[in-house]
Amino acid sequence: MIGVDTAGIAAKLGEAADTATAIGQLAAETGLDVDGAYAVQTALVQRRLDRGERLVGLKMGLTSRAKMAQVGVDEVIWGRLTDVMRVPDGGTVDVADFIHPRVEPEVAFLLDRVPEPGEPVGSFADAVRAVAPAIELIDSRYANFTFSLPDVIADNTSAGVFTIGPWSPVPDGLDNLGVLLEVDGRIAQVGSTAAILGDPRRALDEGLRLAGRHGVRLRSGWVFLAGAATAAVPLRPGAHVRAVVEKLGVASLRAASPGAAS
Ligand code: OOG
Ligand code: MG
Repeated sequence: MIGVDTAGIAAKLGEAADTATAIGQLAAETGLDVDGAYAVQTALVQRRLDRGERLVGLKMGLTSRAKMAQVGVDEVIWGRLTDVMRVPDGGTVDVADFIHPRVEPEVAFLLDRVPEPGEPVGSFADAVRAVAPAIELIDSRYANFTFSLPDVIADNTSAGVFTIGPWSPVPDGLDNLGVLLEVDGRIAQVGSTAAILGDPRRALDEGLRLAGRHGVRLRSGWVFLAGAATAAVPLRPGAHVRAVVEKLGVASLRAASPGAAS
């Protein structure tokens, strides 16, 4: 990857997010490959850390067929979450802060004891303290929400904000729980946690493996989003969104109404 302007690409993506302005895809014209794209993501997230944000977790992307089909990319990806991206459960966002926000239902893990590099992955119950229903608001910085694999990786996997519902102890089975995404009381998407790599616990193995390749370690106390079980839906002003996961409960998020003070 000689000659790729990692910092320059990260700056473009960062500006696009800060000003909620779509940009064209960058990977093809700059020759960005997957490793180069993760380097751009690191630089992009570093811009946030430089202004005082803190890393609080990791998110997986495209761990379900529904998501892969929606965006036309069929590789599992991962991105970073910071404290500023977290919106309280039941909180409000302003769609004007985003380009073309979409919401999707997620399952979140609260990490407890994650293996050291080289240490065998222990049991899921050792690594995860609690689980929760969650909502992720994604917002691709690329025009028309259209991107290649390296493009979406560089763009921190479209991460926008996230909301975590109440934490519960890890239930016996996580592999076949019903998932609903409701908008204004109507069902917008229906799925099952089985759609997430067959079992969302596998998303953690993938996250450890894939992030580990780039020298990124998961930390105790971090949040881990396993990836959406269903396609994402556009978030409209005034919408009230609920993600309902069987046995785990509900996470909710509102979009401010047009003209309302937020
Ligand atoms: C990429 C991010 C995917 C998920 O849960 O699958 C993701 C995108 O869809 O823009 O967050
Ligand atoms: Mg997601």
